[in-house]
Amino acid sequence: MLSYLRNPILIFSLLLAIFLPMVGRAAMSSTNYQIRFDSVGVGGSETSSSSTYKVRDSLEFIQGSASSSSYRVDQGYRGGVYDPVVHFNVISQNIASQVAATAITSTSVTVTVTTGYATGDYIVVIANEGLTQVAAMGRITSVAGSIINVDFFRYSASIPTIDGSNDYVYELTGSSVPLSSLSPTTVSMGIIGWEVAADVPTGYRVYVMENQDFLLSGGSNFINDVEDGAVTAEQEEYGGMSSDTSLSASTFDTVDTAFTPNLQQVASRSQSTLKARDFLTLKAAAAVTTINGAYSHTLTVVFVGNY
Ligand SMILES: [Ca+2]
Ligand SMILES: [Ca+2]
Repeated sequence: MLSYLRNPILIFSLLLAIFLPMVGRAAMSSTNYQIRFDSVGVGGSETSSSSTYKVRDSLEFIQGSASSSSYRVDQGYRGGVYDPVVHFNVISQNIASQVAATAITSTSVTVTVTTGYATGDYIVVIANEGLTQVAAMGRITSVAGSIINVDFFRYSASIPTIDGSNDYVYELTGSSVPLSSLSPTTVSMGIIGWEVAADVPTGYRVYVMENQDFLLSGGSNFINDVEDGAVTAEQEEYGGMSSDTSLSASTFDTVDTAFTPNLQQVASRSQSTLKARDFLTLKAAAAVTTINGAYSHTLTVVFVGNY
């Protein structure tokens, strides 16, 4: 008898690691630069304070500083006080937001419908959706007609080739990924993405762990972890692969790798970075002997600065 999984659902928790209390107010930035202060006249652009925050104002052009054991005042143009900052945002593929993609450039993707897509949203472009799909993650800077513009795309080996056939765009907004309608004839795919701004000179690492060793249903039925480096149809396997192709501490960069209850590296950088992105592509397949049910587990994604 042919058995199949109707609605396996993967649930992951989103953990962001560190917010230092004094956040640098970047006036202008991109992936490779940041100008912290761009007010050069008398007075600063930040003029407010309350019980929970403070800002630094430039009051006059008298340069210099004064201090005691309990305070320090920098006069004149602000002295460029170093405010380390870390921001970590984890988001997942929103299946319901699917729209067809018809063309792509290095900073835009053309779609059939833009309803629901807005500036600031994270998206993933998927070419030839399925086992051999190629994905890219971006953040929307504007929507013009049928064109969604992004700041840049993060992808693994190459940007997706979009020809309008089986090519899609999704919002990255959720905290769970439904790997629905598993059957022995297909491999179900899902994307978990994240963005890191880490003002840490020696960089950071991102890890993932699961709350239990398997996708479980009913407490005893489970989907096997992938063990041969490739999730394929008709074999009961589950695992993932990262867009980061240069991992030193795991195989998530080169082959489909099983999740475990231990922390495993899925991304890293070796320098300060803004807007660094990566994503995990989840893959699940069933065998004809797999017991029908709703399977789930929780993945936790962890940022660690190289402090
Ligand atoms: Ca295609
Ligand atoms: Ca496992």
